[in-house]
Amino acid sequence: MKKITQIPRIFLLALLLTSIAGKAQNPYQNTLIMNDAVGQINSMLVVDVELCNYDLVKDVTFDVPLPDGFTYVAQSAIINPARSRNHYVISGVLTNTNILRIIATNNSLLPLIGNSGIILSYTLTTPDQTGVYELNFENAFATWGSGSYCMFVPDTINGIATIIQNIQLLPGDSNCNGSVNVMDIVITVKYMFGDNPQPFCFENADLNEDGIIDITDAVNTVNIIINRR
Ligand SMILES: [Ca+2]
Ligand SMILES: [Ca+2]
Repeated sequence: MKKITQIPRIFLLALLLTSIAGKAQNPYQNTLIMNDAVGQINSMLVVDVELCNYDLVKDVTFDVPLPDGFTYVAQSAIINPARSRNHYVISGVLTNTNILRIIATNNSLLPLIGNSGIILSYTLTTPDQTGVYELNFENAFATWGSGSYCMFVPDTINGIATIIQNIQLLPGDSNCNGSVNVMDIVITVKYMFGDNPQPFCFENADLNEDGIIDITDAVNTVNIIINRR
């Protein structure tokens, strides 16, 4: 019996260490990525926007038509300090529309730091209906350059917001979907690598209740899955 349980353990750990890639993107393009997010009804939902940029990028502007039932939390869009060189965000819903416009810019000629990762996050209030909602980019463009500016249209990868009734407390259920399986190992490992997965239920993931998420919690999640077989 012991031999049988060791095989999936190795498999799951291998999967765990090779599963930290995000949405597919071309490294030679400039791509804006709306990260998927999961939240509860009548609550708040934080949405992360990534930029994978082959070129230097100074400013980024895009619109997001908000799905029915969602509203933008005023001034909630914030730049990721890890990618900011004095950047700041201007944001708001265009008058008499449901279109959120977000502009990340600065008053210098300095580009955003790095070539990948989250550039900003914004917060929406969620509807009272569960469901899967589209978060799509419109009118995205970016600028770069020093002296003379170049404006270009980046590729975009849209995201979805999944709104559920309740986020359950269930040990090992790090992605808060009510069950414990391999995806929870993936999410826990992503969190360990600083990927900020959404949703992430810290209390469910921190299985040894020491206040940090590390390999011990990932292994304990593997054990939960194995031991119930
Ligand atoms: Ca789960
Ligand atoms: Ca822990």
